[in-house]
Amino acid sequence: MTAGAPTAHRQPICTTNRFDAMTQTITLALFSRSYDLSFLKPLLERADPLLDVVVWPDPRCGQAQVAVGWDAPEGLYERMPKLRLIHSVAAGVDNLIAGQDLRGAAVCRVVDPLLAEGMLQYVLWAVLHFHRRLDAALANQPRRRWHRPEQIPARDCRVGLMGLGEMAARIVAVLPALGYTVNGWSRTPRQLHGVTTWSGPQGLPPFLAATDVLVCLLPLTGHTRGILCAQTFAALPRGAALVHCGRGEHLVEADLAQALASGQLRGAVIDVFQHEPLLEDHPFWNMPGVIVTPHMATMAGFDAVVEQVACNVARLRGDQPLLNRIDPQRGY
Ligand code: NDP
Ligand code: OXD
Repeated sequence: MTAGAPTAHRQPICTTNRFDAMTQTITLALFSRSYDLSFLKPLLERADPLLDVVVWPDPRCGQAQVAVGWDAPEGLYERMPKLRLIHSVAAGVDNLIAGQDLRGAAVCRVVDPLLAEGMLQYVLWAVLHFHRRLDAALANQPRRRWHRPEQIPARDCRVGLMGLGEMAARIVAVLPALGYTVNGWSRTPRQLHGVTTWSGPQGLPPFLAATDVLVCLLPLTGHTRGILCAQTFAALPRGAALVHCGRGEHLVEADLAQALASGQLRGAVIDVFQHEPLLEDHPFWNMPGVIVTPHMATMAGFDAVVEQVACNVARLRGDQPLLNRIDPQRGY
């Protein structure tokens, strides 16, 4: 995109001694309540011929040392007494750990430069939609109304990133280079070149007051559930916009509807929902100012998922530190 922000590419991630690591058979259970992940079985077995991959609800899942998936069935891990590693097939882990007894197993997730690149593309599109007033042009089209909305320079469009982790990594490099004023908010203090940052609950009001397009890139935890609520919207400048790429449970849907109806918010691009797929009769589908996308902001490539799971299985065998491990207490 710019000389200072080269496009993403992958480096080999696994440096484990494969000779030591390849001597022990491991049972790996694939699970998901919402997707059929069985297509990963041959890919994982090819990546690691000593993996015995079983697919939930196969009773052999009870032998699993490793569980890999998305959206875990309730009480899943309690049926796996040998479990040592729970691996997400995605960046988020909330739907693997919430309300579950993890039985001391490590929890890891996918971190991939192409995942961050995809998020950059989605957020850039959504920011342009609001900054360049494409929302106004699209609203006028069915009415055949020719009206040239006011245009402002990128520096006058303040993009506020809630969450400054892996998903924000490319955005904080590219948006300032395109001229945008970029602000960020995180749990702990962060210093990022070209980005003004705030942290913690006390940093939220000033961050919001300095935000025209609010982009949610937070993980879902006990502290972030319901964070996109009336109080948050009221702290934004009137006419601000929302781009929501975190998790559906961050958003209090009725508060968004109210903020849009009152004009406090002028629009929202929403990628994640409390119930996915979004029900056909959900009001968001037809709500003025709302764009719905089907949890597609970015997605881990299957090659990256297989490579990272296989690498962590090898590390588990070799008693090496696991990659991209999360802190279950913190929730991300
Ligand atoms: P990371 O763990 O790398 O980063 C999380 C960021 O959120 C960190 O900056 C962290 O602060 C901040 N944070 C966490 N809790 C709080 C809090 N209470 N207050 C303020 N800031 C907080 O996660 P990723 O960037 O990899 O992913 C974030 C989320 O994005 C995922 O959990 C998932 O929900 C969502 N996602 C959505 C996708 C989609 O397609 N819609 C695709 C991929 C991810 P600190 O830096 O201090 O730790
Ligand atoms: C993820 C997601 O967490 O797709 O990777 O939401």
